[in-house]
Amino acid sequence: MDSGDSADKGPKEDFQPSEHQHVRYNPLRDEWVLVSAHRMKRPWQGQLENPPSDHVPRNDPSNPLCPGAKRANGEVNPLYESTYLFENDFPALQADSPEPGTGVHPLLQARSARGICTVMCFHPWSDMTLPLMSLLEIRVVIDKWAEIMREQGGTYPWVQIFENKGAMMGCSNPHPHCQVWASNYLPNEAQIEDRTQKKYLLEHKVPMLVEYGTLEATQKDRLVVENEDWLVVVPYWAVWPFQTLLLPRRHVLRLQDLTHKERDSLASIMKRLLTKYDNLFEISFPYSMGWHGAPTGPHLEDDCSHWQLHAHYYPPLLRSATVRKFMVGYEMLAQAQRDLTPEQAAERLRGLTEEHYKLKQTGTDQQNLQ
Ligand code: H2U
Ligand code: ZN
Repeated sequence: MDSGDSADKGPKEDFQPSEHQHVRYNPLRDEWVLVSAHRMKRPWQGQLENPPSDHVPRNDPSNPLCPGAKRANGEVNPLYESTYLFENDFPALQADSPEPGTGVHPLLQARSARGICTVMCFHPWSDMTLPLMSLLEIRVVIDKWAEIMREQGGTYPWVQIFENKGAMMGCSNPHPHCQVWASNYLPNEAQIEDRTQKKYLLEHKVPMLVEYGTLEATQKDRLVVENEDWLVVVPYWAVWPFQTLLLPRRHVLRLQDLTHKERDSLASIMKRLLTKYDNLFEISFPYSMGWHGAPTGPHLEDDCSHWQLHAHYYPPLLRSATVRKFMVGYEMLAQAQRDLTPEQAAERLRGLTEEHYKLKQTGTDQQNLQ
């Protein structure tokens, strides 16, 4: 892969990443991103988003994710008091479907896609979000994630845990929840990361993201939060303005391999990161997040040492609660472009307090959020 300027080696004295546009390499996706931080100075006359509603009813009997509510398939949810999992009533992947048949032309290929889609509610209250939950409650979510990875990963090659938070990310329901889609194949992102990490280990004799974590822990200018077991960075190659990467310090293949101590410290670092996110624009910060780890099912038998467990956070907001980053025009047709440097984004996040603005403003505890 060539940035088109391979003769240009090492930083020049007059080069300022925050002033001078440049392209950066994303080794995980084997692609380049255009960084043009000076564009942050331009005035914004485009679309403004509606900031997320701060007033979500704690229990809404008409919300199908609430305890005791009726879902689309007619089932009534139990009066759950912690996490609650159910099979998605509108699944994108089902366990059985007929084979599409072999293609008649190499340009018209189809393959079978089978799987299972699960919805996981994090908490019985609709006005709760992960950063407002207690460490113990977040730990329960982490344990459930590990459990479902182990269960569904017993047979399925890929189990994708993801959370769409906020209407801006297409989330249809304010109730705190995530989704889990298990598939009988490796989806595109998994295939790309499998290929790039495999190649990196072969060439450099160290797993890519283990090496990257060590590098960032030393350099520190893209670090957002860290603890004994984890670090969160705005990756060098981040595309979304406040995108982050959550990495274990130890080489860990899968979520289910985390120790008790690492699960506790994960709960803590998630709470700290998500509190900073909410504090950035003093709103419930929208994002899509998800876990990536070594493939499962038949791959449990394979050497997957090129993989390092990690979570991606992709928030859409750019400069306020109402101005989002659009991935359109140049991004769709040429390559991704970002407006502030990852170092600037990390510095902003680092500087934010870890006391949640909602708790500070009202002086309330989490039992009384409204
Ligand atoms: P999202 O808002 O992240 O899409 O999650 C809500 C999910 O809940 C969505 O995938 C499912 C939707 O299909 N759902 C049910 O399975 N049953 C219902 O009664 C409503 C919503
Ligand atoms: Zn990944």
